Amino acid sequence: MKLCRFKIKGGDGESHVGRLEQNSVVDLTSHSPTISRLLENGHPATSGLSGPEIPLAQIELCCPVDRQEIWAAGVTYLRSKKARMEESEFSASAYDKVYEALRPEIFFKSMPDKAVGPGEKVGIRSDARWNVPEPELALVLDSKGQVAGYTICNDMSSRDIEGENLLYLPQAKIYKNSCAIGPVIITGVSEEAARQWTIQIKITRNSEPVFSGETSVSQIKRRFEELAGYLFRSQEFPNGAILSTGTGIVPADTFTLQANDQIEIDISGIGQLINRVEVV
Ligand code: DO4
Ligand code: MG
Repeated sequence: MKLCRFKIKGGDGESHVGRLEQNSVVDLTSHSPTISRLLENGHPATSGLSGPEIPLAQIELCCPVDRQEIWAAGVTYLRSKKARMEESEFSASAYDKVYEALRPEIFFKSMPDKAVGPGEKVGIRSDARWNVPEPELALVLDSKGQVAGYTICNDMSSRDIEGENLLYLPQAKIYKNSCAIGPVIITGVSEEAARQWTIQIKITRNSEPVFSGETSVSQIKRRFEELAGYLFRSQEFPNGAILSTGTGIVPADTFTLQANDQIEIDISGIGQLINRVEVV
């Protein structure tokens, strides 16, 4: 089942919660005003809910996260560890150690209302010169830390700032429009099934492709339960949380994003998240 948040074109601007069907959205807002609460009630119940059916042409999808903090795991793929060790002699041993360590790297990424949705602009920092997207599978966790669904997260990053000093990581990762999420949340999929999915990215500049890459969710070193378990240690998320699982696609060191580039991220079991880039 695909859950989404949407606005009605030409409507009052209020966001609604819905279930995405082939050519329409079933509006579930009267059952739950937030997607976090809908997920809390469990997807089997949600699939039987009914509501007004609105044709897709009349709606605009929004970021499918409303009350959940957004966190991210790092260095969960060998590719990410290698790229980061090359990016910074200063931090190389830290990345090497965290890849092997029992405790994963987990960092805060965004408040839900600061994340951008499908079709909105993602940011590159005006004081950074090496900016990349990070196409990641994100776990949608309920308040008990159980995986209630999956979505796509673009963990935008300023690699020069991150590489200069590990203590600058929050500045490299958390800034205006540095997190895109969407287009929908997919529920009812086991970890084993999600591990069969592929993640693809395509970046175009003036309609020309400038980068493409692909990886498989199966390459993530850690189990989803392990990542979620660490996030919920000595923590509480009454509205659940999003946990992005890290990137396995890193463009060549000569590549940096530019204003107006278009980033398309596809995860085979979820859909496609498309955003353009702006300098912030
Ligand atoms: O430690 C830096 C961030 C790692 C990250 O975001 C990733 O591997 O995806
Ligand atoms: Mg990342």
